[in-house]
Amino acid sequence: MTERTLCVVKPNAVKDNHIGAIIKMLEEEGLKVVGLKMTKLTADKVEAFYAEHVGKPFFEGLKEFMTSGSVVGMVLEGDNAIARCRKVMGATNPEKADEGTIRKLYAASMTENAVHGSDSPESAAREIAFYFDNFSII
Ligand code: 3AN
Repeated sequence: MTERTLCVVKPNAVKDNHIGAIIKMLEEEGLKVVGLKMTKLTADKVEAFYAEHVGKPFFEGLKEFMTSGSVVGMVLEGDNAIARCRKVMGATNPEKADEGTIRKLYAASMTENAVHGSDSPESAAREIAFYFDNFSII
């Protein structure tokens, strides 16, 4: 089934010049970039985006990190795009990520883990609408 998902290149990977490498890995998986935007998140936006994590022990650190620099959000389209994007990303904890995944290559820690990817069709719809208006997506 053709799906769309949101993938975000996080501030550590942007600072380390890995935007292109990450997009290349996702394109080589066969996913199509149908929206692309660089932006800087405010604390309010991070709280809205990660609403389910507000109050967790790691949230303040996550908020500080996600507002520390620019991010690049992209909408990816393809068959089973959500699962395929997450496969290319690797596990949340980079120590557990498979060889050759984005997080194995570019994550610094559990928080600074280089990329975000939607985890369900419901999250994807919400997250895409959060990052992009209709005119910014093909
Ligand atoms: P994923 O991004 O793999 O779907 P989530 O949705 O569970 O993982 O977590 C969202 C983000 O919160 C992660 N990408 C990571 O940056 C951060 N995070 C999650 N769990 C932890 C943790 N135990 N310690 C530090 N940061 C965490």
